[in-house]
Amino acid sequence: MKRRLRVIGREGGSPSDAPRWGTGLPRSFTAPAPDGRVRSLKDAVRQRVPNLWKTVREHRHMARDLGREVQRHGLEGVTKPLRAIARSVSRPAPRSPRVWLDLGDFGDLIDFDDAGTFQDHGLGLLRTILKQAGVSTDLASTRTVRTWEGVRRQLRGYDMLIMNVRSYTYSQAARAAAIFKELNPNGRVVTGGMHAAVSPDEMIATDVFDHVCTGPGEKIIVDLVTRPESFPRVFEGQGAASMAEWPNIDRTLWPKPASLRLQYKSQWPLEPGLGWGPRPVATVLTSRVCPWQCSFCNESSYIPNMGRRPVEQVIDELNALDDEYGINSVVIHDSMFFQHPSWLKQWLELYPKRAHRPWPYWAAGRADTVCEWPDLFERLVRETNWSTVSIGFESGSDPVLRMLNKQVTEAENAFTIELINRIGDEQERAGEEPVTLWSNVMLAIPGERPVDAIKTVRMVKTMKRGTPSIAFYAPYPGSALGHQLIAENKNLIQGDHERNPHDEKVAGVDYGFYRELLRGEHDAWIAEGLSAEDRARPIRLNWGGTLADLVQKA
Ligand code: B12
Ligand code: SF4
Repeated sequence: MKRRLRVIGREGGSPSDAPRWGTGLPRSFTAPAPDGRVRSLKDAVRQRVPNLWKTVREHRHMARDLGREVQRHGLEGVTKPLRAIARSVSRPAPRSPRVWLDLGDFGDLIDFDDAGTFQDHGLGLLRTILKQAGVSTDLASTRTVRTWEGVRRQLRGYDMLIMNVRSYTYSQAARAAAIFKELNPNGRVVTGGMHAAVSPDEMIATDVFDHVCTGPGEKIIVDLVTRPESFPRVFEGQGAASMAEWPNIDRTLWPKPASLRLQYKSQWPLEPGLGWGPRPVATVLTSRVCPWQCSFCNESSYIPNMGRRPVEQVIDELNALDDEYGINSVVIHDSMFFQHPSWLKQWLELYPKRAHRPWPYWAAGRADTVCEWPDLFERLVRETNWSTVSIGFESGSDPVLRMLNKQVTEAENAFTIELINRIGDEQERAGEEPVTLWSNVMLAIPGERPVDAIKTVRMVKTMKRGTPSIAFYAPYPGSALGHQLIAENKNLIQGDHERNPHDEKVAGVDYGFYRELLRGEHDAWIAEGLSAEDRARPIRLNWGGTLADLVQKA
């Protein structure tokens, strides 16, 4: 588990400020250190009473945030969030015999400004279904504490531990289950989630897991939790045929941030988001599975297909959240929002009319579908306030795109970038906020040649308002390429499946070259063939960092 709290106060940044999972957000911020006596005093406080230091720092950040909000929105900017905090002070409920452990990195719900603050829809959905069936579960979280001791304190005295296990939380789930068994020798550990679907063998081999559900859990969760003895150790789950059957998530069943500052920023049970739109953010899902088969992802091979959530339901859920909490922007968490033109046309028609406000939103598409339906895309951007378009470009080179089975070409990527540049220019000329492009890009892909990587960085340079999320390819279980590399023993990231450009992921890849590339040592090569304007445009990650900031010692 990586350390999250960095000491503020040293001059300049350091490699550990590079983003954790490719969002482009730093782990922490650094500020120039004041010299002289103030600095010595601060150092002394920090060393002798670190907890007091942390608390003061947290409240100072919060005061700064409050000041900014008042400047931007007047008193409204603080009264709403403060009301949300007051509302979230809940009375303790009677203790349940079962506990659901929310998984994620330590401290993410204390003081972290990254994707780790996003809430888990799997947990939210299944706990809502349980609640509606009258089955209580308590909630614990690894994100609201900083140590395993903190986790241990939450797990004592229960009959059942329930977890949604993803590949990137598997090692955490295994350790939590072992602690639970030690504290509650007769307790049962009941698991499901994406990792159970893609790596059942690893889950089965972990004897602290008493039940492993390899699939969706909507239709079985109530029986499983109330009559676990009637289920075998490993079994296939059962999901809804359509997302229309999903109840609205009761968001108060999500873990509450454990610091006042993050409670304020989130306006829990809404979320703080990643700066794609104004806070507070409502996250929603409109579709469950992406039908493409990219070899590094390939969701359709392990998530059963299901009907998309009707447009009206999505909008009504947002309106209900707005009535209850007041939302300012939306993140549509779908892997692939820009699919099913008939659904999209309905969204185009209804969102501007039926939603209380056409809140700006973040949603993802693919370059090939943008090329297939460019008019629909443009209208959605302009008329529904699709303010941050996320596209998985991945590479700027055809041979690599073919290897990734991306079903997209260099030319389609270029067309999409040009279209988004043009729409943004026109919006800017009309005095509107221009659309921004969140672009997912991979480097260090096995088989990629230096010239391919150069073309990828060149492609990023052509994005006028782009925020690249740059990852080093990481082999994931569940994907065709991931399986192959794991089987060939070339996977170097056993355990934590992260894709940051910090460390080496696959044996045989020349990471030295990629570090040179990020440090700018091949900039002259990248500049070849670019227009003067593109050449001069710096690549900026969304926290202001440069590619060079991403380089960390392997
Ligand atoms: C939204 C999302 C995110 C969001 C929010 C994550 C969050 N807090 O939940 C963000 C953007 C932060 C994110 C980040 C990442 N994500 Co993501 N993300 C998704 C996405 C698109 C939707 C997740 C979701 O809400 N699904 C809907 C819910 C209802 O499904 P569910 O949680 O799986 O739960 C169902 C079943 O699994 C089951 N179930 C779950 N728990 C339990 C428990 C029991 C007891 C039972 C019986 C059943 C059961 O029933 C539920 C209902 O059907 C999925 C893809 C997808 N389509 O699912 C990828 C996905 C989960 N992410 C993935 C990855 C790899 C990541 C990153 C590691 C990427 C990276 N390298 O940077 C990071 C990790 C960040 C971090 N450390 O937190 C992978 C995980 C692969 C795997 N094998 O586990 C997925 C599957 C995408 C993919 N195709 O590769 N992600
Ligand atoms: S990478 Fe994107 S487009 Fe490809 S299968 Fe995964 S979600 Fe779908």
